[in-house]
Amino acid sequence: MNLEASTSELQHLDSHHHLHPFTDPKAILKDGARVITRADGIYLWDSNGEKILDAMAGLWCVNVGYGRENLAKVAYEQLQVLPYYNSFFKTTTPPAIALAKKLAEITPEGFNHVFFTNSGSEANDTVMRTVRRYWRVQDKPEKRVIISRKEAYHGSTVAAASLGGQSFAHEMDGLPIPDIAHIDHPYWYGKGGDLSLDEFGLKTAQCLETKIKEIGPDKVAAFIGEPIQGAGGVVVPPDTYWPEIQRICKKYGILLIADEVICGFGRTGKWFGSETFGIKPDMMPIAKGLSSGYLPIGGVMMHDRVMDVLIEKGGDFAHGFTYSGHPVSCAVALENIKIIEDEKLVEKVANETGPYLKKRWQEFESHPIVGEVRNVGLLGAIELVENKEKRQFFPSDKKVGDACKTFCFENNLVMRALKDTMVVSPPLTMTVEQIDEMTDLVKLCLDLTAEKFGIK
Ligand code: PXG
Repeated sequence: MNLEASTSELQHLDSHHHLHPFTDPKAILKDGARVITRADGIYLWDSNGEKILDAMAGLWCVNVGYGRENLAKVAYEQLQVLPYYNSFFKTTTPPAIALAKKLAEITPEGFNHVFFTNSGSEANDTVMRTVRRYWRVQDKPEKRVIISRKEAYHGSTVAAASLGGQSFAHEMDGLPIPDIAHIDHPYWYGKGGDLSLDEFGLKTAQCLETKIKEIGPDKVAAFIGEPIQGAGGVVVPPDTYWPEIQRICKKYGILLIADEVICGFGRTGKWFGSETFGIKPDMMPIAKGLSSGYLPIGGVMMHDRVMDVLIEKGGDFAHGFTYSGHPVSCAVALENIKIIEDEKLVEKVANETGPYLKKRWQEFESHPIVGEVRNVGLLGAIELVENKEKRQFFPSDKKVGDACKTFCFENNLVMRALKDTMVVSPPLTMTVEQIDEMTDLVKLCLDLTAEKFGIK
């Protein structure tokens, strides 16, 4: 392939041969895709030579930033020694062993086993099968229902998309599959009404108890939630939320799954979002920041509470992927974790860049188009509203978030629009100077959006 080809040639080939995820193929035929050709640190370059600030770390994943030679070197060396072997049928490889041991060290107490996958979606498929297996081998096969939340995102396989709570994803092909239920999510700004944060947190968590009683506790297997909902709009739960969820799971004896695919590996200022919110899960799906996206890898951390049952009564674990524990992905993930440790990126987010981002973004609270600003670690969300005093949203057909995203695009900033919520999730290597640079660009795009919609 001629990498010197012009942008229009590349776009033509792309739109005629490549079906893109979460994209309208007709729109891409008309507009063409932006062609990203290289990256370094927190920046991307496109085929026109434009330099772009990537405030999304790819798709919430490039935690150590782009251009890490060490990761390339480790991959090259592992490819030479052992490019592939599997972990089925009583075999294993040194990189898979080393990564499994490292994960047991950095995850919360009691997580001593990992099942490897290639993605977060596969991790959540694994969760679904393991949860049901866990109850089945304890002679409770009727305990099958998994309770999730509205606007959750757990991936795009049939099981993961069913666990997800976004109606547009379900509408694609008639999901969810049976034995999955969805309850309200703790989105205080949008749904809290006159309730205080704490009252709303409790009330929303108690939807879990109501749902368990409605279905019957003997039929409910597990509850799954992201510590902070990511693709659902960076929904930060009130402080009362997770302790109440935890209490209810314990009371009814159902497993608690914390989906750490976005929150894991330092994003919230601790290694895992569960630690930030005091959650004590039984399983934790992981992916993204595990390898900073340099190679595909995910997994499910299994707590001893689960493993003890699987070892004692489980028999053959009839589940696995050809590339579970791929040696090259494992070697890269291990080196990626070493970078996070050596550069103290988790501490940096907790003590320096997280608080600085929060402080800078507080400035947006007085912006006429901004209803609420939310920050935890290096996650940020800005709610665009028509009337901030009345907490009144724009009609959805105005597509204000999309318009803001277009301004970002034109000004070489990658920021996600989740409906009318603008979000960032930058590399954890972002410096305070780069936070200033990003914040100035965000301000410019908010100003342009306010002007376009006549908000003063
Ligand atoms: N769980 C969570 C919490 C996620 O955010 C997955 C699971 C699935 O992971 P994989 O590796 O199978 O994609 C995710 C993925 C977006 C966006 O639009 C978010 C994700 C993926 C793609 C786009 O914000 N999250």
